[in-house]
Amino acid sequence: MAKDKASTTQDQLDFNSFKQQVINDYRLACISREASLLGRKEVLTGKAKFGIFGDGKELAQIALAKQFQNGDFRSGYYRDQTLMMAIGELNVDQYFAGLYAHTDVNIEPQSAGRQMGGHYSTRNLDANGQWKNLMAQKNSSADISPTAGQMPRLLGLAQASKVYREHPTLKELEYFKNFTNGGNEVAFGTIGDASTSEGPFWETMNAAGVLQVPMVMSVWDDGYGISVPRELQTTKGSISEALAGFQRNSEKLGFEILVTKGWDYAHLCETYEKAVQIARTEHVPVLVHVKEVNQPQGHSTSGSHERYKSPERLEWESTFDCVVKFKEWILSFAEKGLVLASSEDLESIEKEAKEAVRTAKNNAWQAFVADIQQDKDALLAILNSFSSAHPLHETCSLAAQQLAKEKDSIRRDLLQVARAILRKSLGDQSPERQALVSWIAQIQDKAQDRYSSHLHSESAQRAAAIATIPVQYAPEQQLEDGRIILRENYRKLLETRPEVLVFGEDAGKIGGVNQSLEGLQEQFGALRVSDTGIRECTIIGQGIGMAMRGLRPIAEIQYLDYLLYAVQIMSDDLATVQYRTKGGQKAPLIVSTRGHRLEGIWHSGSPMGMIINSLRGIHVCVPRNMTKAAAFYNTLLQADEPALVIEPLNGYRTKERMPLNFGEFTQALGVPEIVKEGSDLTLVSYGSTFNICELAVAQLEELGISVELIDAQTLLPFDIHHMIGASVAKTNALLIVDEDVSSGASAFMLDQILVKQGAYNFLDSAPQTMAAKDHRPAYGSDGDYFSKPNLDDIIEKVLDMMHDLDPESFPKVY
Ligand SMILES: Cc1ncc(C[n+]2csc(CCOP(=O)(O)OP(=O)(O)O)c2C)c(N)n1
Ligand SMILES: [Mg+2]
Repeated sequence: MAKDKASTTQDQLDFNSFKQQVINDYRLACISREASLLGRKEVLTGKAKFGIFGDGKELAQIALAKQFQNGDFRSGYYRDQTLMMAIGELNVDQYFAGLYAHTDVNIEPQSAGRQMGGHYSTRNLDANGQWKNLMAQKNSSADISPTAGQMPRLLGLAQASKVYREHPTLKELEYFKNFTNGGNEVAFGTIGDASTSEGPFWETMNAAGVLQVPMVMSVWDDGYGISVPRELQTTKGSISEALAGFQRNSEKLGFEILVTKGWDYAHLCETYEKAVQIARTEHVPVLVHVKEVNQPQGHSTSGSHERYKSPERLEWESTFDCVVKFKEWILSFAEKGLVLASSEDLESIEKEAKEAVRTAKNNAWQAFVADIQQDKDALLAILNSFSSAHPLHETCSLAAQQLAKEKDSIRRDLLQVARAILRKSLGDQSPERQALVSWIAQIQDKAQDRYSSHLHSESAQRAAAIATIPVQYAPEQQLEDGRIILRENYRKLLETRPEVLVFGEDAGKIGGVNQSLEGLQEQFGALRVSDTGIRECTIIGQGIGMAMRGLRPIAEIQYLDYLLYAVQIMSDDLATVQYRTKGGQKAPLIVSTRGHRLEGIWHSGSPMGMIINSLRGIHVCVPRNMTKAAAFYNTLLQADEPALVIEPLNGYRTKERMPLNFGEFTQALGVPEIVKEGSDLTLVSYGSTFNICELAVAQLEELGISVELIDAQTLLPFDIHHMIGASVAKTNALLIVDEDVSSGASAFMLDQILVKQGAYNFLDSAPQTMAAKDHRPAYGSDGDYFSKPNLDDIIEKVLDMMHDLDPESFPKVY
């Protein structure tokens, strides 16, 4: 009897808490939906520039969020507002602040107004750029707009859990308790049905199946990618059917594939509970194909879906709207004699949601406007202060009147007025004009912080703060192959830093195609020195995700020519992490590759112009030998920024002196080395070509020409102390030699030296560049000789330049 009573009470408690949960979920669904509806209006009335919303996807995200724990990570896309709200990382004020592009990070923490609305992230670093305790919060890596661009990083976020679970020592270290609890964290991916057509999706899914990482991948299948239907996107018109071969079975590892419907609350909750249980405990990746999802307002604010959806489809969408269905489901409990909520209850929740969203939107708008109004008031005061004696008195008061009348001015409007007045008063020294100059300077200064800070880390560990520590050598000069220098340096790094992981194609068992990791897998295990599939894009993704979770990955791209497969994700994701979060996240990934001249079209490329133009935000190191390369790895591991190191491909068997202080010597970035002093001409180069320049300079010396030879060492950053400009001031002549195509990296360097450093002032002759031929480099030694700058070319180029300066002493070669 007593037992029955207790269980009834328990049942009642369970029912009450279930009821409360359902009501809360309904409230959130209504709030999120209302935010989408009002958001669209804000764009259509011109207050926001562009809108892309999460309407239609609310229920699935609410179900997913129930399983999202502290320490977990999201890597998703622009439809995930409800998920972000459900995990407590986005409120409605912030949602609208993002839509308006509010630049105050405290008001708009997702990106400080840098990304369009719908691009979400959490603050994983404190104001000083130091890691927060990621185990005390729910984490979202910062979204990017390119469809499927979130996928490669997702792989790394999930892999980090595997590393933490299986690593012999990391989980015991206090520092890593801020990143993991024994590797139990799940990485949640989200993607639209159409974006599964992208290569990075397939690459990621395959790699996740191979690596067996705890990833729960949700596909929000609303049947369209903008206007293009699912049938034109996916084999069999179904991502779960197309991926059926990934399903694990009793004999083979793989994915667990679950299918559910976007309007079916109960089944969604059940499905996510199961999915996350599998991923979290077994470290098995799970695909959740959420079918029958819709988009009540169409794709975005840039067009209406009536253009491409049939009337039947549109009708289906309104009948199977997930909020409508959820409401029906709640009310249907009455038929079972249980009451979750009455229709009046639900209507009042809907009403409250509308009201709450309207208030939040108004607050966000007021905050956005107030921020600019302060600057506007200051400008109006200055314009009104132009005294009646001033020739621009009338112009300024008219401008002030007009500006004061304008509603919702943005800073661009204010600056356009102020700068036009400056141009009308050139030469005027009046205090009024001075005040205007100061006002503009102050706005520009703040704009630097608002729009241009954090291209790189601004923390105490920024690469720029790391000085050179010289290499120490033994007195007797022991010479070794370049690859041995790298190998011994890696050995030291792996010994002293348990969080360092090296991986790439052939990097594990055989220790790299050039043997620079020889024997290291044997010594440190396959978790830390590992082989990957041939999939450059997701090798980078592994690195980005793991770097975002406190590990220090070094991702190998086998050859520089194959960096093209990785450049998209390096450019869109890695290079922008700090910038697009305004310092809220970082991914200090080191990408290691090898390139420049060797053999044939796809093993001799040096596409440096492409790299430095697409990878701003990543440091680019171009060492001339392996000791320099090792110094860069040592530097970069002390720093908290992403970087690319390009080892000179022909240097693995070249002899170098054996250093004593492996793992310790460093090379400051942006500091060239004057390898030989000279007085007639400054010759700048880097990487493999530098070594040919060195040979040329020795021969030129015999011809009576004194060349100052400078190794740029890094292209990004480039010569921060203007050493090359100072050299040109001494020699008055400049030649830049590299093996990129013409006007590639050489044009960049020329601009830096002549324009930025002002070296054109010191030139006595035209500056010159020498690059490779514009075609890809041909195979064989003759192919190299005729495709790339060779020793003879360089010597003759310098002789030509000397002839122009002094024809008597230096007759023409030809
Ligand atoms: C690489 C890339 N190509 C094209 C686009 C333009 N674009 C943005 S969203 C989109 C459709 C995506 O559809 P889907 O993945 O089904 O997501 P949904 O918007 O339907 O949720 C396209 C083509 C893009 N952002 N990135
Ligand atoms: Mg879609």
